[in-house]
Amino acid sequence: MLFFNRFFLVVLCSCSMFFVLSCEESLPPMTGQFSEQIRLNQIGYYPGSEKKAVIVSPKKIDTFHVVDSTTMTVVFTGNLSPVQNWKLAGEEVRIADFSQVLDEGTYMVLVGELGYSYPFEIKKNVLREVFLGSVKGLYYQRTGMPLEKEHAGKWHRQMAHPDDSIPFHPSSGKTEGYIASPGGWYDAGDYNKYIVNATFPLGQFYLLQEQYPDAILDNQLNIPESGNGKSDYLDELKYEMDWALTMQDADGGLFHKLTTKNFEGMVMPNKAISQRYIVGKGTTATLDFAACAAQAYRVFKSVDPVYASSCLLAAKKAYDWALENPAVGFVNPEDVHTGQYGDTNFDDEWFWANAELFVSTKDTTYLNSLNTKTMNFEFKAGESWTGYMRFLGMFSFLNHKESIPAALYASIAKGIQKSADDLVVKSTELDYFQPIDDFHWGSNSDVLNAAMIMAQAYRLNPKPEYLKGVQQAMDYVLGANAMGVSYLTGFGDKTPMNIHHRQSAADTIEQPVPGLLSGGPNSRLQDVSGGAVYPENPSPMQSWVDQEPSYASNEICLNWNAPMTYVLGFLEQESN
Ligand code: 9MR
Repeated sequence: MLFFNRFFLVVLCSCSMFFVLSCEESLPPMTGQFSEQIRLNQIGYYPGSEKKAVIVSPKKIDTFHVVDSTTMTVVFTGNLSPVQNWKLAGEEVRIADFSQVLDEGTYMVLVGELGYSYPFEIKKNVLREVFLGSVKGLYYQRTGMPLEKEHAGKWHRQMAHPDDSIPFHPSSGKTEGYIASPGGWYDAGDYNKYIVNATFPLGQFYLLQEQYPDAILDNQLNIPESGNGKSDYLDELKYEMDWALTMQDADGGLFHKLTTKNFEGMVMPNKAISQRYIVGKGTTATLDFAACAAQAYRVFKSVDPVYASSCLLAAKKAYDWALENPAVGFVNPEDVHTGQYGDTNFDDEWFWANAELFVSTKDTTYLNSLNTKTMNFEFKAGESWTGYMRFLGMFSFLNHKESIPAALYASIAKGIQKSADDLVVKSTELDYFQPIDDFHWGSNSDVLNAAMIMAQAYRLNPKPEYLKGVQQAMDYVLGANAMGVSYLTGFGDKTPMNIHHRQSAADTIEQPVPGLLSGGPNSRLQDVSGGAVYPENPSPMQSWVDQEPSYASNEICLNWNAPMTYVLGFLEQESN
């Protein structure tokens, strides 16, 4: 490995002038071992963004260096912060702030005898590949078609789950017959399909498309539709939307899910052949679908007006069903043990559906039905699909200022900024500069859902602290965290290798399917009975294990990839 006996040390002095010092010291050799105690964004930073590494070390070390890994020269030397005792992380840390390094390049942080950090880049569009990768991850979740080598590389697999003739479970309200319900994405590490957790992520994906329609164009994802003249992003989202449309009953209501009775074993999709059923029918699924399909109308209007209109029609029909059936909850029938996605409070679903349908139709009936009391702006970790829908409705209102009453716009704009201000304070004060202090199942999605609120505030009022809050949330997910792991499979130097994902467990390929976000630390340790083994009393932020049985910390899921994609897409547009 390269190293230089003589090198040039560039020191930034207090009067902001650069000196180039010649030194006789030598850089420690590169051994190929990187320090796990230096935690940073393993992908990298935009030139102008704040850049911090967290150094976990009981030793008294005062300084750190930033080393250009191509030339092996020190480009910056700085002082570490005083020791901080972080409770959520359960660590004593010092902070290395190297925001002053602005030049594009590949670097490592060097801290005394700890050695080198993983290498990372500083450049424009530094997150572009990760962004595309998080969308390509959805392609790998496609059901009902083979994944060909040409698109899927070594993760190619056979056709499975055609879902062309699925019987009804009695909970659906029907006792006989079948429907065809093909396509869509597998929800997570399991092979089932759930309407609540199809429409919620679609809502987040559509938001990005409405705000930044050129974020992904044709031919950028290498999916089967690449080259058809339409955005690969829209093509991928349509694969899921098409499935959601099949789950609408003739009367407008939505079946809740298409699943087996029990989760399948850890086998490849084509080996998972248990009978699947159409299960349940209820208000949550129906209203979430109404909202998402109304959004789909706007998103697809310019590329496929006929499809867009069919989505809007379906949305209105669903809404009308919900008017007749305003509070039909869903709980798993006794003989069904797959994901429940249950919810007993329908207020945020009503809010989201009214918002999207009003914005898409301008029909004031929807606006007049809006319950503004639902506009609680406080972000709560763990709410996820049971409460975040209200934010999706509010975000869509903010995107359509011209269509909504000025007073409504003003109150949402104020509320979102206040919420973002609170999250910014948390990102300043909390361990690893991220905005949550309670780590539930899927906590990485909470970090990112909070970042989405700061992103909307930034679009309303481009204060640097909002952008910084979003950036720091992404730094956390990509490696600046108490596990030192970049949680998106395949992106970063230390990433999850043993996700709870049936294909990844069964395919005999060492690397897991890429572009999938691990759920993240879960202080409730809800999978110990399933075989996950944690260290004794882990801190909340260290309640994560890279073990396949850890479905409560290391599964992947659509509604976790969705805010990941949104935040990556937002940063790529706003940080360059
Ligand atoms: O993300 C869900 C989490 O909040 C719940 O606590 C958990 C148990 O109900 O279910 C999670 O969702 C899973 C779903 O039920 C089935 N597919 C995998 C999902 C992610 O683990």
